[in-house]
Amino acid sequence: MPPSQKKKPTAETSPVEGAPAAVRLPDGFQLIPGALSAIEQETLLADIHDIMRRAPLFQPRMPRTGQPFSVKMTNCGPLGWVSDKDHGYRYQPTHLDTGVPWPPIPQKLLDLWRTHAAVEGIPEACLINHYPAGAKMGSHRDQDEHEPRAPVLSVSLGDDAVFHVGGPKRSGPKVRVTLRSGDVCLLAGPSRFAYHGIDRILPGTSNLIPGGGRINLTLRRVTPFD
Ligand SMILES: O=C(O)CCC(=O)C(=O)O
Repeated sequence: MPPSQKKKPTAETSPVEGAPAAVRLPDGFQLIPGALSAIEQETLLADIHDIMRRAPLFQPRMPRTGQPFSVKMTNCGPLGWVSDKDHGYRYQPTHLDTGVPWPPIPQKLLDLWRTHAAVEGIPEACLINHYPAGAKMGSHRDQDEHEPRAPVLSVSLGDDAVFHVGGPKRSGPKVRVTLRSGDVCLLAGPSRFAYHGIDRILPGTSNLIPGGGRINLTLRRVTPFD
């Protein structure tokens, strides 16, 4: 290609054509590819479908504007994260629409937390995000929790997703990684409050979820340990 059309190398491109790009992830961010086997993913998905029957997906909305998110959500655990026009982002012990307490967190997720979270306390909330093809999640920081020592532990199921993670400023540099079904990642230590989000879902990359799409599970500690 003529020099004028040459792409500048970025975190996603390499100066050597065809070579994988070097990616420097933020300090404390961990990606554990293939943390769950195919069987473990199927078993966990069955647990999540059971939770969705008891606590149906709801439509979260932006505070003040009431703009709907492109993902739908539900929760399990003593607390669940919700957002609506009038009361904004918050944790509460009951479903936004039905008023029923959230179902318990499946044992497999508690085991993942014990193995990877490297903290004494247990998670209190598991947010379940459902992404159909075309859904995304804008860059944001998880800051509604009151225990900065606890990581956010995330599990991906279904179609691949392009995830970005940066630093403490929305405008700062970001790196992009593909999260695949069975991957676990952690926003921990210095990356706990890093900006992050989902740029896009790559449809047809997994046959785990009937009809396609992606489910993401994030385990969080909401109240202080002590
Ligand atoms: O879907 C993901 O991998 C990220 C989810 C996320 O950023 C969140 O729930 O705050």
